[in-house]
Amino acid sequence: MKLYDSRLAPNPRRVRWFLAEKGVEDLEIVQVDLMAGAHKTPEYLAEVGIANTPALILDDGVAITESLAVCRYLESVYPEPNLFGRNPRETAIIEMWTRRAELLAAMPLMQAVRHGHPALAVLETQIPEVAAANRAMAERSLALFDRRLATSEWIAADRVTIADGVLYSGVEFARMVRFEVPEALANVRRWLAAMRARGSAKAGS
Ligand SMILES: N[C@@H](CCC(=O)N[C@@H](CS)C(=O)NCC(=O)O)C(=O)O
Repeated sequence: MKLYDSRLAPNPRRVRWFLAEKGVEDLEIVQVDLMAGAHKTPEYLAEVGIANTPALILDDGVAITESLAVCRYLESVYPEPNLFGRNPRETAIIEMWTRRAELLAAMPLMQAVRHGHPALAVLETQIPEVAAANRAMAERSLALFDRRLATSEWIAADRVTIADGVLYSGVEFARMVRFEVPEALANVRRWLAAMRARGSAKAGS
């Protein structure tokens, strides 16, 4: 197996975070320079099928893209610690929060950076209003997570799961545009401090 990774990008970061939580250190990791367009070369496209990272290339050459699909596959290869759920009920609840984390918070935060940080102009025709609207949406959505985290240490279960990793990677990426969790969201701030204290936080940069 081989993982195509891009050091500063948020979706590959999810996978690096996941691997760090699992304590996996023996996976071959190949850096792809998005800013230099390395993901748009004919060779990369022929192997991966889409101009994105991350991508996990299996030993038979099959490419798995989409960070969450990559993590799901890796969960089956490295089952412990469990990050996707141990039974149908838990798995569904983790999936629910993972989708909320991705669609309501991480994705808008990524768009806020993509459209708001000058360095990303090489990848995106930037529209300041898109950055502002996505930033505002993410801030609103974090209130949902704050309510959840008022009664739960972690987002989806009584332990860290993939849902935490998805929200965490998104919030950390948004530091590029100086995004901070509003002070009023004390539970998210407490959770974020706990996430930053974990060994897996080092997988970010
Ligand atoms: N939904 C995909 C998104 C993948 C994605 O957008 N990756 C970004 C890096 S975070 C990328 O490769 N961007 C290249 C580009 O925009 O040209 C996933 O979760 O893996």
